[in-house]
Amino acid sequence: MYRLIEQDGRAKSAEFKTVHGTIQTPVFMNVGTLAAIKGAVSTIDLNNIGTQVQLSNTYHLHLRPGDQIVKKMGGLHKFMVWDKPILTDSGGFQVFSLAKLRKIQEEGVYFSSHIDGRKIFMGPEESMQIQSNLASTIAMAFDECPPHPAERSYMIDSVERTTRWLIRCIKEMDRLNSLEDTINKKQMLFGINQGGTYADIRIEHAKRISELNLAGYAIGGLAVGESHEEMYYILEETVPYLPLNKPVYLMGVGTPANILEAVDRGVDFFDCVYPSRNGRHGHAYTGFGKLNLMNAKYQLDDRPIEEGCACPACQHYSRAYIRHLLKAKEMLGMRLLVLHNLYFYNHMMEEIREAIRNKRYKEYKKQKLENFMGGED
Ligand code: PRF
Ligand code: ZN
Repeated sequence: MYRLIEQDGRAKSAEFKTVHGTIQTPVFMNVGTLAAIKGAVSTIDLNNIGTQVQLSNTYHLHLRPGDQIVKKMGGLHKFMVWDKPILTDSGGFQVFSLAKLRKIQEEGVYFSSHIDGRKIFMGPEESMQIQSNLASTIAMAFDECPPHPAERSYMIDSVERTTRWLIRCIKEMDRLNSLEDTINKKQMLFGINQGGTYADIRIEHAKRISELNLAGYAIGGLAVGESHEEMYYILEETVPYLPLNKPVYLMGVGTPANILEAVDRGVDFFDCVYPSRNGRHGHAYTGFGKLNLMNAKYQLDDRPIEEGCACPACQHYSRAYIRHLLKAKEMLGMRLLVLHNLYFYNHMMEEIREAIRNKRYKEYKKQKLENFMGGED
């Protein structure tokens, strides 16, 4: 399933085969929480900007439209008209960041919906059942993402519970994959490493879950308020204890610079709302840093967002026109910026793969990071 193509230092580039096609890594997954990329971007657009994998959310789709509806519509791929891989997050993280009045118990989490306050229970079995109904390519284990900072004793208890939940997830996924009416009987499961910024807890947990022979391994609980340096340190300490012949996914990260550094520490998969969220707020990523297109200095600027960019926005439209659309609150302004930003991320990942496969990753990273320093913020 996972074939390592080249390693350059700790940076690795691989091919990951799934029932919905092969993923070239390192890869950036485009975030479509509610089975849609925010910013009026369609799956037809995604095919035009080099998207390999989409990410959707168990928690959100369970609340709306409901995973039973998606199952009746033939699964998420059919429903959203996307035949490439989809990864679904387990709901663990979203329950902790969005839901109200949550209570964590051994069996799972009791919480109130952020939409209508309805009381809901989700545990490892429920999360696997919902993800099986959605029929994603890759399901994520149901974990707890502890806050930062957290007491060492809380972290130990939490990580031990996450391990027990993982074992329940594996059992339930095996059962679901063998049922007659399951849409994707080859659904894969990724385990999630936790432990906050405690390197020793992370390492012990990484060793423990590596024994469980999962299809891939994620590093959760980072980018939750710790410094970038702490995050890089934890990656340096932890990644070597995860299997080399499996993909490593750093959840919810991050800026282009974060991605360049994490790839150098052995990470394969990324996802983040930054390109779409920043695009909706008028910010454009470029090779020379971020631009704020709301800025008055672009009023008469007839250049594209970035010279040489092959995205649908830069192919046709000027900074001045996009600035006007943003100012006038026309949806097209946001849409063009989101397309540019997603293309920027996808294209950077393509360059990263090429640099690793040509054994010149360090040099590539250094050059990229230097060029980013030229931006406005
Ligand atoms: N767990 C899950 N999803 C996540 C995270 C996590 O720790 C994070 C942390 N950055 C983002 N998304 N299940
Ligand atoms: Zn562009």
